[in-house]
Amino acid sequence: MLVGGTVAAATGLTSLSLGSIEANSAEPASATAPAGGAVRHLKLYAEKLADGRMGYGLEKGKASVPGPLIEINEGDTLHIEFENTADVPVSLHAHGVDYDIASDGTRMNKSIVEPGGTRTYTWRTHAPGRRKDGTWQPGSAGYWHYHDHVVGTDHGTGGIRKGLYGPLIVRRQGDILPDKTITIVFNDMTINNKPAHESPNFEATVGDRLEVVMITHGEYYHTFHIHGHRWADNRTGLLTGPDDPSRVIDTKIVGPADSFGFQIIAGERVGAGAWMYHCHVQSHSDMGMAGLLLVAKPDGTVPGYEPHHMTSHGKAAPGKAVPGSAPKDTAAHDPSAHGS
Ligand SMILES: [Cu+2]
Repeated sequence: MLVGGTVAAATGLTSLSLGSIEANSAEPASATAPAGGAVRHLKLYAEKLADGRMGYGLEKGKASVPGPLIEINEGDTLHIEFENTADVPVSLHAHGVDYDIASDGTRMNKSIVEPGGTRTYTWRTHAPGRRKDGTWQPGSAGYWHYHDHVVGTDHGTGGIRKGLYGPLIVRRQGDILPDKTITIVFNDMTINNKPAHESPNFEATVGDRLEVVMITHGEYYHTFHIHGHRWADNRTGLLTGPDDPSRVIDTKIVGPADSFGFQIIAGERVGAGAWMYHCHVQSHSDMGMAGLLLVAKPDGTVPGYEPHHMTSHGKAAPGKAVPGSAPKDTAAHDPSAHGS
């Protein structure tokens, strides 16, 4: 919804080098991330929500849990004008990007925001390169996240527990862009702070390039699992070629403040259906850490799925879905486009 950004135009290049096993050349090439270097601006609010949660939002009254997806390209600088509409101090602390100590978002560095106050946090990013000593400096690209660092305790324990967190994607030039991005956060024993057995469901259509940002917060370790789909355990979740040694997985052990992401082709080789995703620690899934990836056929139907589906304990939960794809040409996306 915001922000002076560049449009991620299709480059016409195929982004995967598959050599002699080149994929069906009749398929259109995927759009890829452009070069970075833009200076972007974003307005972000922290708010209390009616049910005791707290959230970040791009507009007043529109805060969500998780907060909005912030998406930038390596080389970009992002200025975030942050306004705290809550009645307690709140801050914004990011993982993965470069910032001066004044943008740390901690009480220690006096970079928190009192009730009613505003503050501009600045995040910078960079492409990989060599240091003068010849060693390799990694770039900023990755599936990162941001969160409060002051509500409840000076570690933001209360803020994170209440929902003050969100996804941050830094893309590298040439990274394949998804059709749609969803965010799944294991926070204590919840998914996206939803009550037990009311975990969010997500929608896609067979063939969609679906990107998942998976973040963990809270007190526990979990095993993230999704049915029927696999990904590569590397930066993008995509293999770079037939010799990419990355392990291909469908479960990943995650702990507090971990984040990773990957892309899947919805329903590839398995078809439409209500594909479960869940924590694979058995007691955790039994306690409600399970939701659905609803992969529809092109006609919009999901075979075998009834909206009031049965969850793990046989308790009916309403089917909740996510509207259409997030736009690709802004630094931040309306949260309704990637989680509910
Ligand atoms: Cu778990």
